[in-house]
Amino acid sequence: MNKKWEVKKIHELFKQPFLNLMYQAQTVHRNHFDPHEIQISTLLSIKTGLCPEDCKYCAQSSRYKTNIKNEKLLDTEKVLKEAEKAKNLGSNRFCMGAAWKKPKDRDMPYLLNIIKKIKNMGMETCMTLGSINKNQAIQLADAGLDFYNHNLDTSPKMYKKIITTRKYQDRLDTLNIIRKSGIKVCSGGILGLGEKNIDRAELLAQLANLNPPPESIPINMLVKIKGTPMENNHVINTFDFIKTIAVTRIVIPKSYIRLSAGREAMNKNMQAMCFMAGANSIFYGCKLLTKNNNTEKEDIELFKMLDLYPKKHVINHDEKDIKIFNKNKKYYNAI
Ligand code: SAM
Ligand code: DTB
Ligand code: SF4
Repeated sequence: MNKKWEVKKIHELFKQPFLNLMYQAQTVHRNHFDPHEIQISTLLSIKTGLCPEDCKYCAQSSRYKTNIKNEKLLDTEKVLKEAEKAKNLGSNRFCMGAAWKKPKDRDMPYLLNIIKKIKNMGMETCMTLGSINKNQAIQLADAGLDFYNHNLDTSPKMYKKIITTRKYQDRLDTLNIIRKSGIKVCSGGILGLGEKNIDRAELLAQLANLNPPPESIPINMLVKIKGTPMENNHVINTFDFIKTIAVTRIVIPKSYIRLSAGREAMNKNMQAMCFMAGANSIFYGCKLLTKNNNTEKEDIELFKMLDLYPKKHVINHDEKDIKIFNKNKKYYNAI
């Protein structure tokens, strides 16, 4: 059983002087990770828009008139081509998202085939498809799915104000199904929804007290989408964002923390401080699901400036296929 974190204790961490918190977070980080290593994942939307859920931040909800192109399930060939491209650019995990409340059983053969093919390329796989049942989770696990992304987004109290078409407990139930199937859990949140530090502390308590906590924790900064109820939200203060990363590192010391959506709005200094605070993963590639992300060129420049290097490719099936990019000049030159 991992240590149980009380909300009060987590909230107190937020009240520490900024530099003390950074020092503590970086110390914890160095106990568990090489501080120069960054895990990089590439995202692809395999089914875009017309989602029946009403998440107030999302470009893909059918409830809001946003400026996106709705798309049916992408052809398998197109998905594989994008995965190959991501691999050649140095990404080691391919994350596929679908704007569904939940997948239909008839979609399973398509999803399972894609997982097997991408695994065969030597990449890790991640999917985010909404709620899944036990049977679907077992099928995804058997096909070799490494991670499933399913965010809690915010505190239980705040959740009701952001999403009305499902309950917090539904999310926790799905996380439990994923965990039991043997797939690794990717679950985090969004900052900038109008939440306070107490909400952030409550979200982090939920994540930290899962047993075990998620292996991967995406921290998104709200990307304001025109047409959604959150289009005019206040931008979260830079240091509040960095502090939240630091607190996440302290309460969940051994998991990867991903600096996720919203990096386009962050300058290099802010991103560097997020890495100092313990973030050690990013979405890499110029598109998130519907919105732009920093370009690969910008990220490689950032990595060079900060002496960071991408986590090595996963070991998959055949030893000959292992490509180690660590500290390898060829890696940078190939981009
Ligand atoms: N439909 C699935 C679901 O909700 O689980 C998967 C896709 S959904 C887009 C995945 C996550 O992306 C959300 O839980 C939210 O944390 C994040 N996200 C969506 N829109 C965002 C935005 N505009 N800004 C920041 N993060 C966002
Ligand atoms: C996560 O936590 N963030 C990603 C991923 N999981 C699926 C999604 C970010 C979406 C950003 C807005 C967009 O591209 O529409
Ligand atoms: Fe649908 Fe996911 Fe967007 Fe919510 S966040 S509207 S569930 S795609």
